[in-house]
Amino acid sequence: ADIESAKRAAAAKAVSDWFDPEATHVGIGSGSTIKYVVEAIQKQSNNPRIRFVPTGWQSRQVIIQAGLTPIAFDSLPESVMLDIAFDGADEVDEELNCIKGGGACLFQEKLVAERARKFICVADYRKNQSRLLTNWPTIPIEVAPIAVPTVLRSLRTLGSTNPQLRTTTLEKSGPLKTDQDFFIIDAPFKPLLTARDLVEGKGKGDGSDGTWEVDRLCQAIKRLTGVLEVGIFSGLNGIDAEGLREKAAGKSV
Ligand code: DER
Repeated sequence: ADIESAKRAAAAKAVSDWFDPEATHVGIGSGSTIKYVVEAIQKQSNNPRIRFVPTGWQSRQVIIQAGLTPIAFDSLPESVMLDIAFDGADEVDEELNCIKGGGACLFQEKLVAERARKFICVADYRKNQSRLLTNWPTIPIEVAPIAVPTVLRSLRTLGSTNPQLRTTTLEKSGPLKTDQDFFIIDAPFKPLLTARDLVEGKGKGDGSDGTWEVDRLCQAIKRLTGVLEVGIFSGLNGIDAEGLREKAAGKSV
C-alpha cells in the first residue's frame, strides 16, 4: 500500500480509538503523519474549548492551518496535564519504545509526551521493527552548539561508530538549528536490545559487551555534558503505536 494512505489509515484509527471530543488539552507532534491526525480531529470535533499544544514551530503551523487553537506549552498551569498527546515516530520496537527526532523536534516532543496522561504514537508499518535502529540507523540527539565536538567524542567512547552533526543540504549552509537554537547530532549504534532481550540473556545491554539496551543507552547519552535531550522514548506508559495495531490487525494499510 502506498505510504501516505498507510499514514492516513493509522491516523484515522488513532483518532477514532483515542480522541475524546470533550478533552480540554491535546498534544500535537511534529512531522508528516501528524497532519493526518489533525485532519481527522478537525473532522470529528468542533469543540472551541479544546486547546492544542504544539511540539515546535511546524506543529504550531499545522494546528493553526487546521483552524484549531494552539496554546504554548509553557503557558500551561503546573497543575494541568494534557488529556492525550499524538505524535509520530521514526521507528517503534516490540515494547513500543520509539526513535524520535527525524524532524529535529524531539525535545519539545518529549516534554509534551511526558505531560500527557496518554501518549499515542501514530506510525505506519515501515516504522514497525522488532528492535530500534533496524531500519532507522541513528539516534537524534539535541546538543548545545559549543558542546558538539566533546559530545561527538563521548559518543564514540559509548560505541557510536560515526556520529554526525546534522547539516541541511540546499536550504541553508551550515548545521540545522532546532526550535531551541541547538544542533542535532545523529549517532549510529547497532540495533538496541529490548528489556526482554536482557531477560533472555542476549547481552548485558550496558555497552560493556558492545550491546546496548534501549533505556540504558538513553540514560548514558543523556548524562553526557552538553546534551539537552535524546531521541529515544521509552517507558512512556500508555504509548500505543497505532501503526503497529494496524499491522497486527493484518490490514495492509
Ligand atoms: O521527529 C519526529 O520524531 C517526528 O515525529 C517524525 O520523525 C515522524 O515523522 P513522519 O511522521 O513524517 O514519519
